Amino acid sequence: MRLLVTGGAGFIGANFVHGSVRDHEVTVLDALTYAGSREALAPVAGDIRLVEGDVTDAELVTKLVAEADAVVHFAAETHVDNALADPEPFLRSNVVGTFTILEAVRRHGVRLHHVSTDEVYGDLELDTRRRFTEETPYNPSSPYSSTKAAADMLVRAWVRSYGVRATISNCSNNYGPYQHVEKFIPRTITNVLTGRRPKLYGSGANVRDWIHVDDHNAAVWRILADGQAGRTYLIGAECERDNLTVIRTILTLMGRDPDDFDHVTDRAGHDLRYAIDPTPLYDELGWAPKHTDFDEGLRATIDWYRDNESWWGPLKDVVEAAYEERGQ
Ligand code: NAD
Ligand code: TDX
Repeated sequence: MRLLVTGGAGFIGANFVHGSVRDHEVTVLDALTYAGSREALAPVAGDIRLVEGDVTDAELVTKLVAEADAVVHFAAETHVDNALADPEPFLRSNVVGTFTILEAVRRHGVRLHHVSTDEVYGDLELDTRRRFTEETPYNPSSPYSSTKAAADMLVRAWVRSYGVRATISNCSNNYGPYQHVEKFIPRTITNVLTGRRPKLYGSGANVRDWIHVDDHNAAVWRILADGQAGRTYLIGAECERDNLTVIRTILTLMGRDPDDFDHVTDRAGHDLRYAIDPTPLYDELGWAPKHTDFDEGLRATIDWYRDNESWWGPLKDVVEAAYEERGQ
């Protein structure tokens, strides 16, 4: 297949591209924002075409879509804390960007997979076992998740109104190599590696449902291959952990005192708990996560950050300076 991968120089997109070049002809469209890097694609640089450009550039997007058999749309502004500080780029990249992709795939009849998040469903109470399903009503809480929800709604409307062949996936929190050091797990690991104390927002009772990035991307491939146009698939690996447990586990795995972290100002509107019911993905598409031992996945991720300081090192001081300004 000739694949157009938007946001392919970011965390999940780069891992997706690494796993796709053997069997497919891949073009990456990426604006190389602060979150995207050529270096994340260095292992496959000779096998892909990397186009530096914006998903809101209709002329460029239309040209690239016309040359593709399928589009996998990862490109987005993704960090909740950045959205709280300045939402405008989220509206542009996430909403206008998705609209631009939809118009191009409509014009050229190209298959689209739109990558989204479980945050569109809002949050769940801490003291229930309820999980998000395809039927859960959208109820986003943050400027980030509301723009992702808006993008999902556009995709659904383009499917219904114009017959666009699109699928949507809403995945839980990813971890693994090449994740930007602004995010919780890489931030915690690289804080320890650079002699800083990790930071826990609020009490740390908030729960996230963790999935290894390779398991997410394997699910995306199952959906691309056999997913039903117009359908939404929820992706999750049934690995709920509260933030306090995650920070203590990382510290322990890195040979530190598990209490060697700081409590900092909580995130405004902080979602309490996310949890995905992935049953339809097991039953209908035969997908199952491979990285089921979270501590083992964290250990491998710690090793990766230890071995790849040349990739994340140049980003670290800038990110921590921004956090310090916000008291986090
Ligand atoms: P990321 O921030 O690491 O990467 C985003 C990439 O998109 C970067 O390479 C950036 O340069 C590019 N980009 C941003 N705006 C662009 C624009 N206007 N035009 C072209 N490129 C642009 O993000 P990620 O964590 O890899 O997330 C990828 C996708 O997966 C996003 O749509 C996100 O909402 C979704 N998602 C992420 C998670 C997670 O835990 N990280 C979970 C569920 C869903
Ligand atoms: O230093 C920190 N300390 C801390 O306690 C950071 C950076 C975060 N946190 C908390 C906030 C969250 O409860 O850890 C949790 C995870 O935070 P993030 O890594 O910022 O992820 P989250 O806000 O849950 O969103 C992520 O998963 C869903 C991605 O960034 C989104 O793009 C994706 O849609």
